[in-house]
Amino acid sequence: MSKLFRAVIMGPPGSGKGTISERIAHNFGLKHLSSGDFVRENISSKTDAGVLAKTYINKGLLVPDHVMTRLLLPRLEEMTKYSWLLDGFPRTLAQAEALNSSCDLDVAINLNIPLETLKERLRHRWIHPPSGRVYNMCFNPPRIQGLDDITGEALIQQEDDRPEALVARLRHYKDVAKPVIDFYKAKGILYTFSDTETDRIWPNINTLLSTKIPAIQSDARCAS
Ligand code: G5P
Repeated sequence: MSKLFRAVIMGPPGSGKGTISERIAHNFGLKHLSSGDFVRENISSKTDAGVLAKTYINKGLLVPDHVMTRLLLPRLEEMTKYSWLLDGFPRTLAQAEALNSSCDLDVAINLNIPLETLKERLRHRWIHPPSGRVYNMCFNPPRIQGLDDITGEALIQQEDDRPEALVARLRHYKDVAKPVIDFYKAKGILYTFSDTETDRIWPNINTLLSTKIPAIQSDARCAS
């Protein structure tokens, strides 16, 4: 069996983690695990963790570490047979340390996108909550304004993309991300990509991963 590949992708809100993760999952056959999706699933099914998480998200704050690790780490334990890409976790040093004690990572991708670009992107972001499909009214608009391409259901703007919550999220991100970036730099697995456009970053990530994920064999690929 080929070696399993484990990666995380970090970046501020709107940096393109979700968009790039989908491309990576598609091209390299990794499972894409999004911490934001886990949180939103728990909010919509009204679990205890979800009810608690909603109070933080609505204020543009991070969900507390103990809630996130309780949500995420058991999901990773179910993934021992798969290569995966974890999107949005870890956000804090405590989360990075918790992840480090449960598995070894091969690569940490860090997206470094200018603040003005982030604000502009999120202002135009709409999502289809049941599927998690993300649209941007400029970058990748739906075929019909306001409606999901696949189901035709209504798109919504997330609470935490509204301007008041957004500024708090971006400010807070910078403070908590620095120790995580330093943590992965010290391990020698940090790869930072800086640009204003996902389409310019993507070829560089694709090249990096092509060297890191040799031939993923069918037994290590996820069933997509
Ligand atoms: P999430 O869901 O992890 P965020 O805020 O980190 O949320 P977000 O906002 O989903 O991440 P992203 O995944 O980095 O952003 O970016 P994306 O969705 O791919 O792209 C953003 C928009 O820009 C989209 O509309 C996309 O189409 C567009 N876009 C992409 N590239 C380009 C481009 O090149 N040009 C243009 N014009 N547009 C582009 O987490 C949600 C909340 O859950 C909690 C937190 O409260 C968080 O805020 N949470 C955690 N809390 C604690 N610890 C954790 N580990 C947590 N994980 C989640």
